[in-house]
Amino acid sequence: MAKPKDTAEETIYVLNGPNLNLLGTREPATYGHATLADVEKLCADTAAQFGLKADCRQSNREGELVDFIHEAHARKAAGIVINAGAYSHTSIALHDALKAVGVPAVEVHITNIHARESFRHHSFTAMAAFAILAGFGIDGYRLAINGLAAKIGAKAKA
Ligand code: CA2
Repeated sequence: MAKPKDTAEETIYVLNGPNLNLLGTREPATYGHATLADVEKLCADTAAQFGLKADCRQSNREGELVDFIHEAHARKAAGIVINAGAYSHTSIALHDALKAVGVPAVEVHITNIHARESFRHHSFTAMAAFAILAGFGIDGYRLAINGLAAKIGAKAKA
């Protein structure tokens, strides 16, 4: 039987939260020179190595990020890579959404949040992820997709 068209079983949702649309335009000493478009291309290229697609979304609104998590579940996405930005440290709603849907999730932070201000040391979203990466710069997204692929049994294509 044909699969319904709106499923995304071979897709990883890559979710970026507030202010990450500013990547590459401000604070390069902290966040580097790469733009969000560079991050999204890195994710697409990395996912393709495993025969997967990256569906990349960014929002400055907490509720919209919750909606993306629900959508990933509804479309049977293979996994989620999430950098919820500052909402990582505040959002029980995002924690609850990730827990509720149970889609395997990896949390990424460009910076090492544990080497920064104490208010960044706790992450609600990390509690709902199976792994976290922090401090690798944007390469963390590539590493996260590799780890997610291993977790879901996606093999690298020759
Ligand atoms: O290190 C990360 O990836 C963060 O999630 C980035 C968030 C921050 O609130 C978290 O504590 C750690 C901030 C994203 C803001 O991104 C900007 C990018 C360029 C210029 C200004 C902000």
